Formats: sequence, structure tokens, C-alpha cells
Amino acid sequence: MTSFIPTEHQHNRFNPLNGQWVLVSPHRLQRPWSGQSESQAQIDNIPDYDPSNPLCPGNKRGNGKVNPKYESTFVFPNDFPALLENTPSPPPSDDPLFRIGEAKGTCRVMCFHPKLNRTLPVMKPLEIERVIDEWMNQFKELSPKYKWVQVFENKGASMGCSNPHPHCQIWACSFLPNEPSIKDINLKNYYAKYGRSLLDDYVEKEIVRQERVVIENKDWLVVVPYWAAWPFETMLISRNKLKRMDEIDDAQKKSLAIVIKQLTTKYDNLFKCSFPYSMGFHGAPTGPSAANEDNSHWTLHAIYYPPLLRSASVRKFMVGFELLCQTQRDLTSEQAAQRLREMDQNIHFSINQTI
Ligand code: H2U
Repeated sequence: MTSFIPTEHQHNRFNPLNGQWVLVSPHRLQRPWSGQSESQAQIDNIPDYDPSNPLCPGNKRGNGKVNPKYESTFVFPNDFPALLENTPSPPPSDDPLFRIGEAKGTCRVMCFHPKLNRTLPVMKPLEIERVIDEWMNQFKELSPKYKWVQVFENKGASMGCSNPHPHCQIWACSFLPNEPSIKDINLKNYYAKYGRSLLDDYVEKEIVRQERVVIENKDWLVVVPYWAAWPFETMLISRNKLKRMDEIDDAQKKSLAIVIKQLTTKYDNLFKCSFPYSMGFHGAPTGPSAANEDNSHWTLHAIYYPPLLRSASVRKFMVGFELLCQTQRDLTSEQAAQRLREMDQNIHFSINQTI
């Protein structure tokens, strides 16, 4: 038998953040595709302004309120929030099969830019800095009260985004949700064993290895994680051992704005479309008791989960074996990182965009 070649032979990789294995089957890249195609998410046919879009400046929203004629970012309470503050709490249950818990919180929407067609890759770095400023403001305001403040961007209809206007959401919860909760436990266990933050160690090792690095500057590292589940998934990790979003200083904010622009430009250039994804930041949990807790095991990072696999129209589905057993990917993380490294990070494919 020939020796093991990771780009040819299937294997399992372990994700130490969620404690799950990912099946990597690179030989499957050869399979033909006659399944669903996504409609291409182009940007050059989107106007600056749409009088019927409830997120544009001066327009009426779903609940009848009128947006101000905002000129930079704009935050408003979600008119259809998943979490509310003033609702009755459920009665306790001692039945292990019918457990129930309190869930309170608040949901906000944040527009990145007054123009409908200014997605992050075609925004100016200074405009992206204003977005980061507002992420930090929101985090500072909500984190003393809530255990978890999730800033996330759903981009593109194929990720369930309901509106093409460049925007993100902020959901603040009274409870620690599943993903950060599992991550917290795994990071804590690693710290207890090795006395270091798992992600600080990971950054150091990836910089030495280089094969999964997409972008690096003095403050931030972007890699396709060794254990990536989605084809072009990336992690954007602080190199300054930051624990939470509110610790980003001015220099780190400037370099973060550049990295976000570079990464999203590479993403758009990959399949020449407005690249869909869900992304969000994870850092140490917050809330009233957070000040007394040791969060040395955390490192601030963002995760990008893009669904596209082969082209602007062919996406990956998490179905079948993935739903019933475990995540599987075809392209290796190293191959995905190389594809992204090769993409231009300064010039956006859409020549119709003037920035
Ligand atoms: P997406 O990020 O999935 O596109 O969601 C946009 C959010 O904007 C969604 O949560 C809110 C929706 O409830 N929204 C309003 O609050 N008011 C509106 O008038 C339109 C959309």
C-alpha cells in the first residue's frame, strides 16, 4: 500500500474547540454535480438606494418607524426580536426529559453604511473602522448585563439573509448559548492542562507551519482552521491575546479594518460574486459575574462560515451523513487556504464599484 497523502486519502481531523471530528475526503472532489444551483449574488446591479428597502436611510421599517437619514452606521432595536426582556419566566421543571430554562435578552440590527450596495469589501477602511467602533460600543453597553453578546453578520440569501443592505445583528442573551458554552469548557480544559490559551498556541503553530495561513499582520491572523467544516471557512484571531471585543485598541482597530477588507475582497474574488457567509465574534463570556472570573483561557476571534464550494452557484449542504453522523469535507483546509492566498486582496473584481 502507498503511504498516506492528506490531499488524496481520507482521514478524520479533530476540532479542539467543539470536541468533534471532521471527516476529510479529498478524493471526492472529482464527483459530478447536477444538484441545486444558487442564483448568483452579484453586486453591480444593486443601486445605492431602494425606496422600498426598510434598512435604507429615511425609509419606513416593518413596524412603521422611519429611519433617520443616517450617514455612517445606524443601530436600531430589531422590530421582530427573537429575545425580549419583559416576558414571564417558565416555571422550574425537575423532569430530566422536559427541562426548561429562562431566556431573556435583546436583539438589535446595525446597518454598516447608508448605501445599499456598500458591502464590507467595497467600503473604505475608515468606514469599516466606524463599523468596528459601533461593534465595540454595542458590546460595551450590553456586556455588563448579558452573559453573551453575539455580533454576527448573515450575508447573502443563501445564508438566510433577508435583506441585501449591508448590516449585521447583535443578540444579547441572559444565558450562555451552546456553541460558546462548549468552546468555554474546551478552552478551560486545555488551559488547565497546558497553562496557556489554546488559540494563542494555535496562532503560534499556524504561523510556523504557514500552510493554512490566508492573511497575517502584526495584530491579526486569518487561517482556514485545520479542522474547518465549511469549504472556505476561516478564523480571524487576535495575535495580542485579547479576550474580548472591547479590548481592541486604536492600532488594532485599524489593522482589523484592513484584514476584514482584505479577507472579504478575497472571498468575493474567489467566485466573482458577493460571497455569502455567516460570521461572528467569539470572546470571553460577559455578564454581572464576569469580572470575578478568570478568562485567561480565551482569545478573541471571529469565525467565517461561507457555504460556497465550487462556484458562485454550487454550495455545500450539511445533510445526510453530516446531519446523522459527523461533518464531512472534500477540499482540504490547506487546499482552501492556498486558493484564498492566491486571490487578490486589494482589487475587487467588480470594476463598477467606485470606492
Ligand atoms: P438578516 O440579517 O437575516 O437579514 O435579518 C435582518 C433583520 O432585520 C431581521 O432580524 C430585521 C429582521 O427582523 N428587520 C427589522 O427589524 N425591521 C424591518 O423593517 C426589516 C427587517
